[in-house]
Amino acid sequence: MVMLQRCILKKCLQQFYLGNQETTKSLLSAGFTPARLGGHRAAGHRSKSSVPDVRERTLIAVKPDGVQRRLVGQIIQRFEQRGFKLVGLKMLQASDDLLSQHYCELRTKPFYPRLLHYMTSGPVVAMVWEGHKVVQTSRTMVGHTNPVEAQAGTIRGDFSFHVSRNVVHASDSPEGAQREIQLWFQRKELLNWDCCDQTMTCEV
Ligand code: IDP
Ligand code: MG
Repeated sequence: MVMLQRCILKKCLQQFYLGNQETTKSLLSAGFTPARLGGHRAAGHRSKSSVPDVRERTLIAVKPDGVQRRLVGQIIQRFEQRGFKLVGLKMLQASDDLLSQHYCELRTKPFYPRLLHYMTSGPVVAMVWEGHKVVQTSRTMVGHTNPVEAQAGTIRGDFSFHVSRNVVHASDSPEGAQREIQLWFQRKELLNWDCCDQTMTCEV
C-alpha cells in the first residue's frame, strides 16, 4: 500500500515538473523573457525596488533667513535621518528672474514684492532629495506655510514664527517638484549614486 502511494506521488511530481517545463517553454517562445517569467531577481538581475516611486525627487531650499541663522546643518540632518538621499546641493544668490519663475503662481499676491525682496536678501541653499513619497513626507516635515499654524517638531514649527520668514521651501507636488528642480538645477548637477544602506532605505 505504502509502495503504491509512493509510486503515485512520484508520478504526480514528474507530471508537475514536466508540465511546468512545457508551460515555460511555450511562454518563452511567445516572447516572455526569463526576467518577466521569474521576476527580476530570478533572472540574475537585482531589483532596485518593487515600489515605483522610490526615486521620487523634491526641491528643498533653505531660505536666506535659515542660512543667516546657521540652520543649514540641522535642516539637512532631518532629511538624512529620515532616510532620504541627497542627490543635489548648491548655495546660490537667487536672481529675480529665477524667483519670478519659481513663484509664478503668487505674482498677483499682495506680499509678492516683499517675498522677492526676502528671497534675494542673501544666499539660499538649494537641495534635491530623493526617496519614497519624498514630496509628501517633506511637506509634513517642513510644516504649515504659516509657522503660527505649524506643529512643533516640524522645521517651521521649531525654527520660525512668521509667514514672511519661514526658513525653508519644499515642493508641494511631484509635478511641481519636477518643474522646480529643472529651474534650480542643471541635469549634470544631480547625481545618481547608490548608498551603502540601499537595502534598508531605498529598496523598500
Ligand atoms: P509654501 O512655501 O508652504 O508652499 P506658498 O503658499 O507656496 O507656501 O507660498 C510661498 C511662500 O510665500 C511662503 O513659504 C512664504 O515665504 C510666502 N508667503 C505665503 N503667504 C504669505 C503671506 O501671507 N505673507 C507673507 N509671505 C507669505
Ligand atoms: Mg508653495
